[in-house]
Amino acid sequence: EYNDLWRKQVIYQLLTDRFARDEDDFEHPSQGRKYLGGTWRGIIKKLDYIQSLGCTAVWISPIVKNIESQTGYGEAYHGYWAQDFTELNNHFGSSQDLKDLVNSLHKRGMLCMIDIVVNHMGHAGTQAIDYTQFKPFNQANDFHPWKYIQDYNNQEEVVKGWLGDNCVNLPDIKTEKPSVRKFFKKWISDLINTYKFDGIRIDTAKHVEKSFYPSFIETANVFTTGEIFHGNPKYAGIYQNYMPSIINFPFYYQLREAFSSPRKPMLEYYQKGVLDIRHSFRDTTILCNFLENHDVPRFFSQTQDNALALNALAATIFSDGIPVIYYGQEQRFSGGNDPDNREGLWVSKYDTSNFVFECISLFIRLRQRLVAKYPKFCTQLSQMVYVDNRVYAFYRPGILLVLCNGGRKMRKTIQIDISSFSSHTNQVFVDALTQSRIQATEKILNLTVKYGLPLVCIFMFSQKVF
Ligand code: ABC
Repeated sequence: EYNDLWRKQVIYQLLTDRFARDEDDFEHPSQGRKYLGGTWRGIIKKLDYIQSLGCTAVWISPIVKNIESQTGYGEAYHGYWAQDFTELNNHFGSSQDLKDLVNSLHKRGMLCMIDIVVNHMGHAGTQAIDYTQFKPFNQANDFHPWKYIQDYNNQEEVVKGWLGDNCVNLPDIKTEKPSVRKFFKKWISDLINTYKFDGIRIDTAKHVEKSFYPSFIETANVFTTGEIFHGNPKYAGIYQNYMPSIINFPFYYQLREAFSSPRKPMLEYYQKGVLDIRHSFRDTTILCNFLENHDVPRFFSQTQDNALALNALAATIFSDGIPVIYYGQEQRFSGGNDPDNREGLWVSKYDTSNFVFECISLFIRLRQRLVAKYPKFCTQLSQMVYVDNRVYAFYRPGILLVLCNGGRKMRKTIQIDISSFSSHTNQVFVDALTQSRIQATEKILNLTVKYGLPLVCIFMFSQKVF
């Protein structure tokens, strides 16, 4: 089943235009709102890089033809302003290039996820919209009447209203119309048959009526996750009745609240970031967890403390759900709001030796080993074993993770009773970051958080250290 397959993945999210160009040129401009030249071929050339980070699936930005206009917000380099669903965006390459990309991923045992937008198309400027420029929806009647969303608490408006503004309008497709639904089903099954994509991320998912999804997803017949940009788990959780997975914004907000300043107590993180989410979703083990994406300021634009960052990264990678790493996180990029959080990755020279890259890669590799070794790793919910205002620890098969949000000067010793998750009185653990050995005595484990770093305690059952 594809959901089980995806639970085991670690996704690397990239913007095709910003990830890699056909030929490396590290001095090439890397900022702004224009196409900078990244391509699907560029991605193929850098699959070793993604693989050395440990990621096993790649989420690429939207692939269809976009408007070519110079708008008040620049060009459609991100791919979210569709003009023609029946053609590819040739800035990124040819149809053959895209097939080659998926093929190259599959040869490495990796998966490919595409980002799709069914909610809207794109239109530059304030002038009346010329619907004939769109394909295939080329008449006003294929769209909701022009009215911007004003009240985000009014779901009817969120679904039928328009996103956008005077610079760029996003004409809102009438997804409830049978002919429109019919087109989208054929479109997605053709795309998947032609290119063999393994998964889909649905953009602006909360702006489309929920009833659109079940039959669409059934037709696509691949893993699907929806972008429900909302911090409230109750609001977002309802969507899991209509799609298997969503991009976990509620968790994202709690990560930021716990690990960026001002820092909320870890007790609150446990309550809101773990329990409230668990109670609002049918199944948290298949939500897509992230610390950064292309719509939010990067973590390091808000926090410079590396200890906090490593805790937030460990939380992203080891909590229940599917981790998503947004390209550039591994290079400690620190851009703020869009478009600054969409830097050309070439400025990093694709360095694999910096310590953030190394830590992410270490965490991901450990996760993969746990996934391989413990059949229940992906489906068994994490178990809280300790929590106070600065420290939260949980158990999952094969690992005890101790998160701390005290920052790099924090030192604290805690005691954990291991009897609820280990049958060995003198269980031995190895902390992955420091490689130090920790042993329980009579089922009691004394742990010392140092320099505010997370403790990634791996269960040892033999002398062999991973
Ligand atoms: C352009 C410029 C920006 C400018 C903006 C107005 O216009 O580049 O500088 O600020 C694409 C491009 C963008 C472009 C937009 C609009 O199109 O990538 O560069 O911005 O032309 C998806 C994609 C996103 C994409 C689109 C459009 C949608 O990931 O990259 O943008 O296809 C809303 C949508 C969400 C969308 C997001 C950007 O905007 O719902 O689908 N993302 C509140 C609202 C959310 C809203 C969010 C951000 O603000 O509820 O609906 O997202 O504007 C929490 C609450 C949340 C709340 C947040 C702020 O606080 O729980 O509900 O979110 O506590």
